[in-house]
Amino acid sequence: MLEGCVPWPEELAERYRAEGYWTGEPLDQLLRDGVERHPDRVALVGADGSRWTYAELDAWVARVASGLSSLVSPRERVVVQVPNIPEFVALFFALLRVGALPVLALPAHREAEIVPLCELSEAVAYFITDEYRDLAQIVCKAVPGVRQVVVVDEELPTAEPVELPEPDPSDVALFLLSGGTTGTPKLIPRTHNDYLYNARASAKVAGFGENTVYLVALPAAHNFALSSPGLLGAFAAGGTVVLATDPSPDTAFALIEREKVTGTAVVPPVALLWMDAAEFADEDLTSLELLQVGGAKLSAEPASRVRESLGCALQQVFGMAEGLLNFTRLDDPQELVVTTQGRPLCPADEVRVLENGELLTRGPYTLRGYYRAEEHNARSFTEDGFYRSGDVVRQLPSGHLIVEGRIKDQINRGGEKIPAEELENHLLAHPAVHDAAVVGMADEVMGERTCAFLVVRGAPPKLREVAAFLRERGVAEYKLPDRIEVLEEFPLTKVGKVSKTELARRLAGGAE
Ligand code: J2J
Repeated sequence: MLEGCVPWPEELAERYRAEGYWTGEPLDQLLRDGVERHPDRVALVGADGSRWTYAELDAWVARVASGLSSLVSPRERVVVQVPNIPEFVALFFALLRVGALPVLALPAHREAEIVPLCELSEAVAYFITDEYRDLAQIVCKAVPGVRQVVVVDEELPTAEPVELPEPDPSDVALFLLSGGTTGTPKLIPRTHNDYLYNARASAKVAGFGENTVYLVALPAAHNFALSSPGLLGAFAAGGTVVLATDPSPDTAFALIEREKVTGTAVVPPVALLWMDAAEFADEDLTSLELLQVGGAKLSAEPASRVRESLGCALQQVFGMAEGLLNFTRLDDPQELVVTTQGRPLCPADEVRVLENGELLTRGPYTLRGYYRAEEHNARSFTEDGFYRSGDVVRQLPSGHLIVEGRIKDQINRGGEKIPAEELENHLLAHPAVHDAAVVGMADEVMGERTCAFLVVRGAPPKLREVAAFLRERGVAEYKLPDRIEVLEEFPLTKVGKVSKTELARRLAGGAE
């Protein structure tokens, strides 16, 4: 495995191979299978209606791979920040064929996220679209190792297809970003073996087949939309992938009608928005069979309204880019679908629930360590290789999990993850901020919003001014606090640390 990654121990690897979870194929195989089985079926549809059959997509990927092979080498890392456009798909598969390792950034990320990401991964190239040109200039200046910027909607390089060496299926295929809890980004290595299993098995659990038309409504770079089953799972099943530029009801409903979309995945606030909008929408949504909801907890009340509002089945998905995926099953009783976040995807997923409710897990598609993060890994994994998710759950005898909270220092703002420490560090850089503690506050639509408690020097800054300061530092928009509370001093725990429990309690108590 790539230096800086933690491999599975041999006896477990042996078991995962013997039990058929790891097939020893490259991740790209799921596209090749489609080309072999049904070259003329439509594989990919852009928001503008442009479309590619499996054969056409494969030919495009082959030309791009060939074009890229003179720019990047096997095992070199490249940061990819490309929204939901067809080039994302062509680039992703082309990088797999070249053996260069995509680090999948989110479209919302800015300088404060991308620069550390390029540094940590020692990225040699940064793939963007036109809108990120200014950001790319900043990134290249800050990280000289980034020797190449490729604007994919303008100049995705292509060349006559050439033979490329096959990657080792037990090695890293791509890096996902962790939601994070600390001040620095964490990279999740995903191998060909584990991610291929992830996509194929998820496709089965979601009932995907050749007639599936999957709408990519969330960013394609996110694990949920990429591989749970996401676009990779839809390809694996021989279906059609339709790209939406955003998840708004206007955009999504029009595409659902036009392409007769059968399934998609959204976060809870988007599900709420869709259910409200569906009441008045003119579009025909009757093709929709399955709505997956995950990324944050969907409450039972809206969960129970999905079928009636949108005319489709609900599948709750409790996943993590680190690995473990839980799904409610299509044949689960409605009670479980509405009130639980599903059960593990794989029979070999091992789930341990500690006394305080913390969920630990290991399995054939759950990481054994973050990339180049030895110290952090010592805290995030048990001796025997279980990943400490930081989520607090209850497990039913059926295996289904109910997410009840978390012990990790992270805010989950409608599915978007904000590492508290990272935001606190940015706030501490403000001249008027003496101390900062970031806490989630309950919100009906978003699940949580972000409150920054501050101890200040001099005149307390206004929310708008703090937001402007953070934007200036290049912090992604979704990480900006929704509210600021100035305190004389922070409440402390018995051991003298800032008591976030007490701060959260004060918020719940309605302190203004
Ligand atoms: C409560 N909390 C949830 C849920 C994730 C599929 C779906 C989601 C993600 C994802 C993903 C939750 N109820 N249904 O990668 O492939 C919180 C937990 C979890 C964290 C992981 C996928 N679904 N969560 O959200 O890496 O706290 O992955 O540990 O972004 O989101 O975040 P992330």
